Amino acid sequence: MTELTLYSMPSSGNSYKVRLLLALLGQPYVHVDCEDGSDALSAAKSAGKTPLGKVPALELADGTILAESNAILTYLADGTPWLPDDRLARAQVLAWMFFEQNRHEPVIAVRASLRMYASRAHLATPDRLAELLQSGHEILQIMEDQLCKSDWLTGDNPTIADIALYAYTHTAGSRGGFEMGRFPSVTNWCTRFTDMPGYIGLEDIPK
Ligand SMILES: N[C@@H](CCC(=O)N[C@@H](CS)C(=O)NCC(=O)O)C(=O)O
Repeated sequence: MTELTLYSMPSSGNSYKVRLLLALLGQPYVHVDCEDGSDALSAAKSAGKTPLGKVPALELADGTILAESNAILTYLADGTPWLPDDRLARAQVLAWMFFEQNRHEPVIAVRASLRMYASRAHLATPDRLAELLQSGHEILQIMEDQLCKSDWLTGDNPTIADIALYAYTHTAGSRGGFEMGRFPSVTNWCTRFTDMPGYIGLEDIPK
């Protein structure tokens, strides 16, 4: 019996984080496709499947629903090598995950969305795009500085901090228009993901 149901948006990096970890863990689940503006997304909201009003949301076997991508990653990774048990190491993973939500996603993902979605084109003024470009390069430099020192964000092994930040970073050039040539260690880190057994891309949506 499948115990997990994921309400996720195919085009969203926040949803992709969860799909990627489930794939890397080899964990079966039911996928409910909630693309932006779709009837399925409205139905999931009406049925109470999105307690904080957003996807991803993960429904457990007993009907409990977890919201927030990074909280879901933490739940799924517990007891696996993706989340260390050691108190300090775990806090270091969380530090990068808070950085992702507070500083990275609001710049890297937002610039991509302004360039991609017609409904947001009116917000994509030259000033706003320039401001996000500069802030995004500063954010990516923080990652570059760390990834010059270690293969993964918190050391020698990948954790859910890497998954959380990979989701929007790997499309930062193609979708966001950031100059990824300035960040060779970030680019090499992205390549290391694609070599992992079980890796799936953003567009590999479960049937
Ligand atoms: N902080 C949340 C953000 C979730 C979020 O913004 N989800 C968007 C897609 S990326 C969404 O549900 N959009 C549809 C809507 O707002 O109706 C997380 O990490 O899960």
